[in-house]
Amino acid sequence: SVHTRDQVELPPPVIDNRLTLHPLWPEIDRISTEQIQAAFEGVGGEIGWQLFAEEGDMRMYRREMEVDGMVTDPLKAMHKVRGVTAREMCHYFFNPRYRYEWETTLETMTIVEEISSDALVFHQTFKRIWPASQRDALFWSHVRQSSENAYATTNHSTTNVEYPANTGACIRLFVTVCLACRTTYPAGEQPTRDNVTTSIAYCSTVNPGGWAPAGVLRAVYKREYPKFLKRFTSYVVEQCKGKPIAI
Ligand code: 6CM
Repeated sequence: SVHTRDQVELPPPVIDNRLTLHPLWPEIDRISTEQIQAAFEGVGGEIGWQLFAEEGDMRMYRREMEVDGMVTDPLKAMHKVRGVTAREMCHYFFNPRYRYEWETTLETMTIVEEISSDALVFHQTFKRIWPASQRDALFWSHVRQSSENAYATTNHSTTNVEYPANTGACIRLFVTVCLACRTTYPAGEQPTRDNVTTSIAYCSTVNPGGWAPAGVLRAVYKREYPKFLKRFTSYVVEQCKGKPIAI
C-alpha cells in the first residue's frame, strides 16, 4: 500500500528495537509503565484531589504539595475529544515538528538525541515568568501503544553532559508528564471520524528547581494548564480534518 510521509511517522504500534538497545531503556520502560497506569486510574476515589478547572468535558485536578518550600503540585486532567484517535493525539504531542504550533510556554526547543522512532531527548527553554528566573528542561520523550486502541506519551527529566544544569541564565526544572489516550467506537462498526471518541488523561508534576514564588507559580499553572489542553486538543482536531483516520 502507499504510505504518505505522515502515516510512516505515526507512533509505531510496537517498541522500536533501537530504543530497547539504548542505555536509557530500562528507565524509560519503567517510568512510562508507571505513569501510564497512574494516568488511567481515576481521581474519583482518591482523597486530596481538588477540581480547579472545568469546561465542557475537561476536568482538571491538583494536589497541593511542596518539597523544600517549592511548589510541586501534581496535576491531573481528563478530557474527551471526538473525531480523533489516541494514536493521532500522541503523534502530535510527541513529534517536535508541531510543538511550536500548540506549546505557548515554549521559547526554544532543541532535539538533543534521536534515540529511535519512538524516543527523543529534548532541551527546552520556557518563557520567563516575572519575578522568577527563566527555566529550562532536559527530558526524554517516549510514545507507545499501551493497549488496544490506547497510546501514551511520557516525558521525564534526564541529564546530559553537553547540557549541564544551572550554568547560564536558566534554572533547570524537573518534569514528569504523561499524556495517555484511549479511543472507543461503537461495537461492530469500523472507526471513522464520525464515531470515534478519545478519552485523555494528562498528568504533570513539575519541580521548579529553584526559588519561585508559590503564589505566582500556582496562578501560572491555573491559567496555563487549561489553556494548553484546550489549545492542544483543538489543534489536533483541526490537523486531522480531511486526513484518513489512524487507529
Ligand atoms: O506537557 C506539556 N508540554 C510538553 C512539551 O513541551 C512537555 C513540557 C513540559 C514542561 C512543563 C513546564 C511548564 C512550566 C512553564 C513555566 C515555567 C515556570 C517558571 C516558574 C516561574 C514562576 O511535557 C504542556 C505543558 C503545559 C504547561 C502549562
